[in-house]
Amino acid sequence: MKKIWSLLILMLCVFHASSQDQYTLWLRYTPVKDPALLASYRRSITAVAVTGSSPTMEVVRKELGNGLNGLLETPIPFNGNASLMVGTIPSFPALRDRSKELGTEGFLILSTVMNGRKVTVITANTDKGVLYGVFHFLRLIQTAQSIGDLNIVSVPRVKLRLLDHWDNLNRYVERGYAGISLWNWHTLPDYLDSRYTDYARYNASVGINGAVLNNVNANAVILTPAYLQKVAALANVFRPYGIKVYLSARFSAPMEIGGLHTADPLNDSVRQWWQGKAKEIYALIPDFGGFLVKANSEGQPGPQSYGRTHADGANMLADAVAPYGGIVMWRAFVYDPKASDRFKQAYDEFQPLDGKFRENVMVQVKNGPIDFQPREPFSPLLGAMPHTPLMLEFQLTQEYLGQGTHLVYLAPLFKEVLNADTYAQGKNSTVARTIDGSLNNHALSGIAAVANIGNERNWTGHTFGQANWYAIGRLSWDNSLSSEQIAEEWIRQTFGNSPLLVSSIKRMMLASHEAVVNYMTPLGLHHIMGNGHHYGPAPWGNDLPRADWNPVYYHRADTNGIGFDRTVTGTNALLQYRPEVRKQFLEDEKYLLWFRHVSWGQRLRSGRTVWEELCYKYNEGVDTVRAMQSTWEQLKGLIDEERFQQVRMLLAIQAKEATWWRNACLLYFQTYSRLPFPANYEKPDHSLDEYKQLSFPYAPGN
Ligand code: BDP
Repeated sequence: MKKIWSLLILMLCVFHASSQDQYTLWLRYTPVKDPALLASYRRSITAVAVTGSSPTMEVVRKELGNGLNGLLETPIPFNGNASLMVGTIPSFPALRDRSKELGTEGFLILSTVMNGRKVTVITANTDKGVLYGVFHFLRLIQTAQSIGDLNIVSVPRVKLRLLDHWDNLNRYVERGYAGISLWNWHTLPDYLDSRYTDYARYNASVGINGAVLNNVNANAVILTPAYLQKVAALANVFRPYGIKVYLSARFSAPMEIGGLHTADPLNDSVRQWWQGKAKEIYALIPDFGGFLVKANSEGQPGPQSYGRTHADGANMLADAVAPYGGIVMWRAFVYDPKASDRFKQAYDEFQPLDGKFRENVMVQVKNGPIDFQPREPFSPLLGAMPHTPLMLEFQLTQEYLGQGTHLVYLAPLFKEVLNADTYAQGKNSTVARTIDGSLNNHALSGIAAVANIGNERNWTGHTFGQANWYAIGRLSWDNSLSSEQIAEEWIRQTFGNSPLLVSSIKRMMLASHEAVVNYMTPLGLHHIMGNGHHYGPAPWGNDLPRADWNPVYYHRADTNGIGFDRTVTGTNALLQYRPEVRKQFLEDEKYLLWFRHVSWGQRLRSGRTVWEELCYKYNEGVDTVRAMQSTWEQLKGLIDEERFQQVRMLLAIQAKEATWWRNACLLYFQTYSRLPFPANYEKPDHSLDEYKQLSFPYAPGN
């Protein structure tokens, strides 16, 4: 008897531990706690009928089975007398009229009456749309919403919703802080890790429909026959979930693996080589998405090496994939040591090429003009290429935002960019409307996010990194969702529906982006982190051969003041924006040091001088992190111990590092301002020299 009891207890423990397993992300499907809600869900869903037998519909069946059994804690029969009916529009002749609203990926969830019975219908024009609808329906239950009277039409605003993996073939992830690459190239194509399926499933659940598998700093080997077999194996796993694969193409591949002497995009043999390569790829992967290219940037080869333009290069690849419906995403992330201001270069090189790209080319633009800083003004290119569909690139992996250990919820950053008005065609020419194609009537539209995923058990290392993966999917689908809505959805699915949990965690998340801006780069400072690995503060950095790799290039502090003059008296980068935007950037103190060199004593709107405001903001950043810590402490007992302790330890690191950033930066800038710290401020615990001497030879991701 005793044995049976201990066995039972052990089983309970195992169940408890696994039910909290962070591997399951936001699809935990733990039982609905509220008894009244549970009863109402059980009344509405007595049996399910799924029509259709494609691999995607099999996924639909499995997801509904697992989801409902878990949430409702009772096996739901799949049979004809269903109250939940699932299938494509042709299965529901009465709903034929609604087909027009749904496009190829959208869905409809409808409470209606069929054959005299009250039913809920999940339908779409395609199986993939049905799958998205099913995930949405399960999300309603997970987030404790009513499902009694539904009429939801949801259609993605953006067509391509991609994750870009900066994964090398040796599994090292550039700027990765969550383990090594998920793709085990060595054992592919024969060994299909179940994690590949799970990856596709989690992506589909938030609407992501594509993945660029390899690093933009590309290796041509991925295009060899042996590797294409491996890529095809992944594509086969992902297909039922609506995920297409894409590859980063190395521009010089015809030389490296094709035996040619040139990669000149206007050379016939080069063009033929790429055409042959495309044919080979599509024979293996008929729905291959296309190529992503980083060219003539940070040492990557490109068309300029042959005196050709980015358009020549992109169009050559575009012609190769066009017969198969493929696309080319050509990155605009370029900068040259000779440019007067790195800020201006992408615009200077790409804006004149507007209208010169093939129809199946998208120019992929990072959200800001420099490089994924905690806060950047939106890239001026986003308002300057009306004839070219632009793909917006965000970075989920927190290269410049605390890397693997800081809790930073990125939806507010994404929203700030999407909501920004470019004024390209008058008021309300937002980045969101540029990117979703509606502003300039583009058929192609897309958002790509550099993934923060690795082979860590919980995918992202930091539990809260999961929220950023979640958020980019949801926002790419629907850019009208607010950061707060998305945070709330994620918290409810990840931690549960307790009101205290939801409100406390939401408060932490919503404060976290402004916090990192404040403790790293307030008032428009940028790129002042450690060289190479980009970890920690190093505003003094000035020993790299290229000026625009050094922090001093960006902050320009001297005894007169601080900031980069990008007005007419400086590099005039501001001119790349419309007059309305220029005015805003000059007025908004959030961007002050992005655009102006200001004296230390200049008064700001707060009444404080620039020096005082800098001190104030750095402190505010540290204080916010400390407040996040105390909020988290209050959640002890409401969250499983494993996650509670993990986040607690990570917050402690974040608080320590926020303080380090504040102290090191202020001590350094003080050598120029020569002004005292405000009297009531915490004094730095080390000298500037001690901070300068810190070194991190093995910092990750580099
Ligand atoms: C920078 C990263 C570098 C990337 C580059 C890029 O430091 O690792 O290769 O961006 O986007 O932010 O190509």
